[in-house]
Amino acid sequence: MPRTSSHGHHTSAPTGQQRATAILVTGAGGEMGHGLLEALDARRKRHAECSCGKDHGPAPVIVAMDIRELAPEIASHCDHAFVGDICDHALLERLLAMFEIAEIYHLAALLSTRGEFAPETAHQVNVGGTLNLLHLAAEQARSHGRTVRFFFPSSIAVYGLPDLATKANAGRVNEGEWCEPQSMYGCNKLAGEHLGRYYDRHYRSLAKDRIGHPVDFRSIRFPGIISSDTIPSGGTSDYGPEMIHAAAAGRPYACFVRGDSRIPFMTMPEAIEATLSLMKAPKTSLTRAVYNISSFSPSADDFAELVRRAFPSAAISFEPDAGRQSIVDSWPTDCDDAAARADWGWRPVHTVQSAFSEYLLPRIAARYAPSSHARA
Ligand code: AKB
Repeated sequence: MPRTSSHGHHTSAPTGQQRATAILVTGAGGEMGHGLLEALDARRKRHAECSCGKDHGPAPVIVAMDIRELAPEIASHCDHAFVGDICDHALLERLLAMFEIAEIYHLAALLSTRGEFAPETAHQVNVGGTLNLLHLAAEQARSHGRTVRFFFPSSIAVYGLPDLATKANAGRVNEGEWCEPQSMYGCNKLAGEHLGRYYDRHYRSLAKDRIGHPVDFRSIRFPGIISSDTIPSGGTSDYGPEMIHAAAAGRPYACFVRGDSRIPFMTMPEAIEATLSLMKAPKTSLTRAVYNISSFSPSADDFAELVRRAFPSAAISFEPDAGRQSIVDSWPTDCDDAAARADWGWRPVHTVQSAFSEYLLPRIAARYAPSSHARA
């Protein structure tokens, strides 16, 4: 269990002593935080057990932050867990005083559907929070003299195709095309990318006491992510994972987009692996700050067919919601991931068929047993 589990009120790492080197994960209680904390903890254990004979030094402590208390199974993967808001400057200052932060995974965000109901709040959390974390990273770099590596999960939501004909003609979009987002979340993610690039390359460019390159900013534009362990909430790509989990749990599902809607998806393990690969790539091999990655692009009908094949009694209907449909229609069908392949060796693991047969179905069936009746 974490040594600190606080609402930002008490501290356990004594100040005045040497600060422990730390990895900070914000939004740790979310879908991606779940998978990432597990992977970081596993990496740390491998590091501790390594018998290569080299002195790797002490592994960094893992510090998690979320607006809600972490579930015990997530908290078990970190050393310190803080319940707090990324907009709370006092809490961020306290982290600065307590830890020597070497890496930040800034996952906290309000997703695209939730953001449309409260756009100004989404902006405050998604852009204001990102700015606070980038500032924290830059101040950390100033205090310990080393560049802080910063991971920012961006999204296909930064793209905005104006209509279906343009979407069909655009095909696989590259990082520079069609960056005119429709949703507030997309605007916020694009702003986060620009801010990250600024802190990496130009932070306080005119200040006499500026330190060069305080933040090493790296970002991936993720597609919809499907996890066998968690169900997303607040996103617009949620129909894919919702359909699968509903069928496994024996619940009917009304899909909120048309059957011919097509956007890119990937599995959670692919997303986590991509994150760790990009973060460990040598800076000299990176030609950009922000990368597309791509795995598979099923239509909602393709999803439904695979789900029905696995769960023959699945009750799936289509009841498109005009607003959410229009957001999905503005996202590309696929992304050009050539730069990620060339620079840091990105390769997708799954096709949509193997994502179902090798990852989703075996794990989901176990999760929902005995109510599930998945066909092997
Ligand atoms: C959302 O639907 O908002 C997210 C995303 C595509 O970034 N899953």
